[in-house]
Amino acid sequence: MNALRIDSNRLIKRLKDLGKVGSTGDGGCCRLALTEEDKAGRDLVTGWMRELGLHVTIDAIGNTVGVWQVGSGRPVMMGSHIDTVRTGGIYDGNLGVLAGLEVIETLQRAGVTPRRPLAVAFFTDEEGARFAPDMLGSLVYVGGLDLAAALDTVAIDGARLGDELQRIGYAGAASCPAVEAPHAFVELHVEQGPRLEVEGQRIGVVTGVQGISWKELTILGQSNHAGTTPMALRHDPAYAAAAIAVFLRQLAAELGGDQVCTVGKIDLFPNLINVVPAQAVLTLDVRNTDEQRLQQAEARIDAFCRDLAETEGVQLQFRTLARFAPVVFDPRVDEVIETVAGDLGLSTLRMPSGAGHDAQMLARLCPAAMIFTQSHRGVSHNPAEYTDPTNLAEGCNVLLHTVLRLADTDFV
Ligand code: HGY
Ligand code: MN
Ligand code: MN
Repeated sequence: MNALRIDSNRLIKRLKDLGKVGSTGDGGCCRLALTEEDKAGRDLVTGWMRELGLHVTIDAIGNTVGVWQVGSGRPVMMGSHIDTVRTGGIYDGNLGVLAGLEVIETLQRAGVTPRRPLAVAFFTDEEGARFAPDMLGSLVYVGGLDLAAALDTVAIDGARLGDELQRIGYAGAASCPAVEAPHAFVELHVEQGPRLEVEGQRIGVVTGVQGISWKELTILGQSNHAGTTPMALRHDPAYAAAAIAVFLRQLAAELGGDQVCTVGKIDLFPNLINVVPAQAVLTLDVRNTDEQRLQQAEARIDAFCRDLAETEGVQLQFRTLARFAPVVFDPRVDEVIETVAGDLGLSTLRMPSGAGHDAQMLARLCPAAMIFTQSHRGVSHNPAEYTDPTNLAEGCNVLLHTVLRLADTDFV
């Protein structure tokens, strides 16, 4: 069994075929959740699931699970997401899903039947870029977000999530939250950061996920003429938004450690060259591996914004889009990943994840952990995202032997 290895050409062909769906022509792809492109990606992947003879179910939030119904008991589940950000690469999320299919196909072709069923899942709207929060589908799957509330979520483009799900034909019949928890969950994912490559390690044994705080801030000022309005009389939301973005960068530098802060989206209204804006809407993405420090950062940002509103004479409206405390993965699963990687002669690095992942939600339901493989130059959420074939094959082989061991583990 230990000599079993996946077929990396088959894996890479599926990655490239899926990468063509929603291709942006620059090596990347755009499949924002529940768009036509997402539907096309879902159709392609569920087609591959059915070709492998998997029993495919789609639940009420569109989470899709293919089960290889062998062995007995609850399945060992692999998976991730196939929705992307607008400037996505072809590996983020997709690798975890397609590696799951590759693991099953490898076992089927080798005539090896695991003791437990194996499942491969893709969860709805992991990115949260169109419908916040991120990991929305897996959060509903584990009972962390009410289904009706999730279906009423409104996208950044104004669409209602439930309507989009119906429109693309993925409002499934399977109940959500999940009726039965998997036996265990393992997600293979590209690191999306520079550490493995810089430190020369082949496999990341992911110990957990850092805390995430997403907020939308609406700043209301006074629209006025850009030429006639004296600077001292301005109440300028664009200036306030820019000052907040600068403060976030300075705060991250001051707090140091794992603190990261991002202003990824700023919309001005009326957004015209000769008009002092009436309104600015911006997003704040603030993360830290330590919950206390994350709360400190949130409090510092809140205080800065309130002072700024006072001096600039603008009004603020905050809306929380996502708030997840740091998550620790199951050390027993990490132990298996580390042992398997060692047996395959691969160096490992234990590390937290800077990005959010579906595994952090599945960890509420069953023993869960993640396997990282290198991201070239640490680039992700960018069409230039790249992981070389050797890294892809190594990560998928670690997934293969990890799930085989988990199928034989009883977690008592
Ligand atoms: O935002 C994240 O960390 C993930 O890409 N959804
Ligand atoms: Mn991802
Ligand atoms: Mn992502």
